[in-house]
Amino acid sequence: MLRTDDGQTIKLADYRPSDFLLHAVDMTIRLFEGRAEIETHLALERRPGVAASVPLELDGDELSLAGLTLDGAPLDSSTYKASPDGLTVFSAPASGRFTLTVATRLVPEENSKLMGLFRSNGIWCTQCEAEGFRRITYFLDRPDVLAPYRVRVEADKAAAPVLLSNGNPVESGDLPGGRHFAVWDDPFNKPSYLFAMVAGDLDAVHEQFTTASGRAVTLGVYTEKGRSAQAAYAMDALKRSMVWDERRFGREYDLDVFNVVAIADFNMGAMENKGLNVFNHKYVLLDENIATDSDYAGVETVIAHEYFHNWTGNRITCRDWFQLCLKEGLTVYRDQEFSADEREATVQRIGSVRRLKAHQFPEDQGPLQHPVRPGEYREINNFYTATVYDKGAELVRMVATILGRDGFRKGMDLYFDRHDGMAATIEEFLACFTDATGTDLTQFALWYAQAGTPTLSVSQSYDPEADRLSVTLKQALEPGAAATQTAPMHIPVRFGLVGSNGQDKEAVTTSEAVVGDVIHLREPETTVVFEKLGDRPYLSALRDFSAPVTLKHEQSEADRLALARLDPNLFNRWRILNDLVAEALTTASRSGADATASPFASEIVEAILASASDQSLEPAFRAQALALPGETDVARLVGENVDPDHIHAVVEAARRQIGESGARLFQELHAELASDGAFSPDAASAGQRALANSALAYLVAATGDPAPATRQFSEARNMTDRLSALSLLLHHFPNSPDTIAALAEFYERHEADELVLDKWFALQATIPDASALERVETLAAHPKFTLRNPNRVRALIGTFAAANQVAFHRADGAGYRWVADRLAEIDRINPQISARIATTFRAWRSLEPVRRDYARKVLRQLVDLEHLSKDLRDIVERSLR
Ligand code: B3K
Ligand code: ZN
Repeated sequence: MLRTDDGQTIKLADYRPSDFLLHAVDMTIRLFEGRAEIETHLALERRPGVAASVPLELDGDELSLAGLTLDGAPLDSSTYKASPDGLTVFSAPASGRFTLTVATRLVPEENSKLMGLFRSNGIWCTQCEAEGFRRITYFLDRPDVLAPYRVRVEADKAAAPVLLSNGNPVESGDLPGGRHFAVWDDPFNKPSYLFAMVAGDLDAVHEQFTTASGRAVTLGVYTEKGRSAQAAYAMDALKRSMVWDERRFGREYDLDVFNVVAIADFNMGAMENKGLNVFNHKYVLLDENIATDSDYAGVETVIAHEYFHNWTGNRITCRDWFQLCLKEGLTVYRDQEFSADEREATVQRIGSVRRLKAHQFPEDQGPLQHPVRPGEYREINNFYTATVYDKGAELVRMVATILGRDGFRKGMDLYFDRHDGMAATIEEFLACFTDATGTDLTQFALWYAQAGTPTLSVSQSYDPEADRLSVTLKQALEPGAAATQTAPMHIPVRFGLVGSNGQDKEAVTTSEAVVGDVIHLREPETTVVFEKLGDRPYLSALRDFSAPVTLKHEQSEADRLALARLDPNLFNRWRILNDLVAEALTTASRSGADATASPFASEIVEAILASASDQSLEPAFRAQALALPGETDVARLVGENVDPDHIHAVVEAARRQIGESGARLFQELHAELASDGAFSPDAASAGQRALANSALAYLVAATGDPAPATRQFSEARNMTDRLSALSLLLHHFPNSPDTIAALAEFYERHEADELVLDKWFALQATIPDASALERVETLAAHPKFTLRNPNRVRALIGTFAAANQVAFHRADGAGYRWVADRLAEIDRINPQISARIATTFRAWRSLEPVRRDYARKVLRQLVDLEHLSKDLRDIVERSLR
């Protein structure tokens, strides 16, 4: 039985503005060991037109009221009602401004949900998005209530020499009893979810930045003691982000200081609080001995993302949480563009599309699907999804594709101009592009309301006599997609007509659907005719993945192989090759097929090796050509009756086949690109390491010889090479004495570093052998394991469920049971983390019957538990629907 009575459903259609206006917030936070005292003065006013009988209702969450006055006078207990979940004041004045002073007391040490005010390794810090501020004080805790904040923080000077909040520092000084204070003033109107306070004994690096218009800004990156040297790259990425946003979008920073604080216990990657970003230390701290190249790329991206929120999210925020993609999709788009400019654009785009397909497509095609702008939710924290973020970014990218670079910039300029200081909606965002360029986006707006991945079918025929190419495009939604679509969508399809010389032919057509290199599909079906081609071109469709669709292109294998070799659009070269590879793996993974046979036709292997050996291409691109789709990608493509053991065997066979066919090439590549010791984190160097490590992986898969991996492990001078080698040893030879010694050495070397220990846990969680479950059980009992640190939980349990398909999906259901038992434990500590990891069950319906039944049973048992959080219950119930 599914319980549906738990938690209210919030609906977009029910939105209405708050009954009270908030003019200013003045807070004092007094921190002590074991408690915090919060005093908040709210300058409020009844919204004109709201009846005097309407009470003032403030949100709360696990709060206790320690004092309440209205314009300085204590309130009679009959005039208000306080509970942990809210404070209702019946006697709020009928008109005019008044000050409500609310006192609350908290125990940050006991806050294991890491929402509101909590402590991480002794550091006091806050996390308020989405609804954490109501865990600090009673408040109009909604994103459309904006106010300037003045915050005074008091603490023991030794325990917390650093006292930070939003905005600019205005005053500080000593207090009796070894205590001190600091006052911060944030003049920019902001919603409560952007509030932040940090206090503790922190180290820092500081640098000066001058904005384009000459404003001097002091940048600070704060870390735990002794780690500030590892913040240098983050600081560099921050400065590059600031310059980029000025140049690309004309956006300057607006306060005198910009601070970033890195902490160890954090539910997410980072948080864009105004002037005071708080980060999971995983996205700040690194050097080559502790971090891989993808960690470097991650730090750069997240630093940029949070910084870019200063305009897209903070200066202009969301009217309500349904508009979350307004800030998140847009800011992901902006950080993707930044990375494209800072690194290699095609390789970045390949990475984004891989992520979209690996995370967003399965979400959009399963029980947790929802529109980019959902219409309802029970727990907003469950909507910080790949759909809101990554598909949301794809929608912004489509706007840019439809309008062109200049048109897009004009629309963005108007958006910044028109909505600065406001809480906006998707309609208002789109209207800026229409008003700035005259382009009607009414049909395009459907993308925000429609769940599910549309299918785009493309076919073509060439008439040599008339020298005409007819291209037919059709759109459809999978039958499973929520049936909210009322009309066809506007799908921009970037394309090219590639000649046999590898150059694009001119696209001569009278079709109005074609503008430049984009076909605008607005109907269920459109045919476009191209003329004066000279000879038959290869149709390169959906270049740069110009729309988030499932592409079904009827095209001969010969044409596809030709494009994989000579398409001038490098993204499509990769995509077309990757599709051929994925289709072969999918065919071999369907039940009935032989899982151990070589899955690829020789032409496909040749095409892969040709890309990998092409010296004219970037090494990072060549590494992408070698990277096979993941087992979960193949599972999604198989779609039904999924047997993860079978898929795993197919992917292994594929690796061997490529490894054996390319043995010589891989030997050469590994030798040629092996690092010479000097380390640089730049994209080109990282690309060389990626290609070298990919070559090593194929070598080991083909030969079964651990020697080159063992050698690389002991000689490696950076974490990328060391971890790649260790991963190969663990996956291919988990029980060999050399592997066991390497793993022990790795542990000893890095025992003191939490971030590297996470890698140690995660790597072992991915080993797919028969002892996998036993191994993670043992690791969960390791003294360094704790359910209280989200990174550690994600490293072991999250990785096991998401990245060890064989063991998580064990045919006897033991993997599901183990994860579900852990989820129940985590849920009592930190519901956001349990809910997030529970999404790994979402594809249960596509499994073969035995596993499907076990998974369903485990989910039902979870949902029947008595004290399940709203977060986890929401995910499990929707997964079962
Ligand atoms: N805005 C935060 C995410 C908050 C998640 C709340 N559950 C980080 C980001 O997207 O930049
Ligand atoms: Zn964000």
